[in-house]
Amino acid sequence: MGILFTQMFSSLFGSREARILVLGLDNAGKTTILYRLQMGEVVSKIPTIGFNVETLKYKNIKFQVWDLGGQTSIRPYWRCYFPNTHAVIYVVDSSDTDRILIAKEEFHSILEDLPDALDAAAVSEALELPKMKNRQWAIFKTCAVKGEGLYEGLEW
Ligand SMILES: Nc1nc2c(ncn2[C@@H]2O[C@H](COP(=O)(O)OP(=O)(O)O)[C@@H](O)[C@H]2O)c(=O)[nH]1
Ligand SMILES: [Mg+2]
Repeated sequence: MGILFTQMFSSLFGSREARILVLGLDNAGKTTILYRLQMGEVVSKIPTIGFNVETLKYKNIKFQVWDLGGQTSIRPYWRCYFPNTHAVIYVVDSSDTDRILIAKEEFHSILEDLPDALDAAAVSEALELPKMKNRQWAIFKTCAVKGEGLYEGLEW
């Protein structure tokens, strides 16, 4: 399983940086799965804006593990995480029959939140930036809520 998993992700993403979100209710088994597959070290475990994000790195793949459920107030922030995510792994505990309905609801709200966002290259194409030969330009992917990419842009 470990080898299959590795080969699958290598062929999917090649040498590109990839991000995978591992989601599910608390106690679904997410952390156990990643440890079992010897994904590598937990890079960080930080309570970001009210929910725990566990980050693991395996080669060029960054796995972010979130516990879902309960925290509806922070849901609007999730959107910021989705655009640069290449895949979602949703873990369900089949023996947690009491919460199978909650698992279903969480799963469907995640799907609703997944945007059809363009990446930076596609946005620059859409704005025809590469055609501009008489000006210097750069494009940075940012998330204002998280502060991602803002300083990189300003520094440029
Ligand atoms: N029986 C069984 N227990 C599991 C399995 N996966 C995880 N567990 C147990 O379920 C509990 C929660 O697992 P954990 O990985 O911490 O869940 P997380 O909150 O989704 O990260 C732990 O006590 C695990 O040992 C599984 O496939 N079978
Ligand atoms: Mg966990």
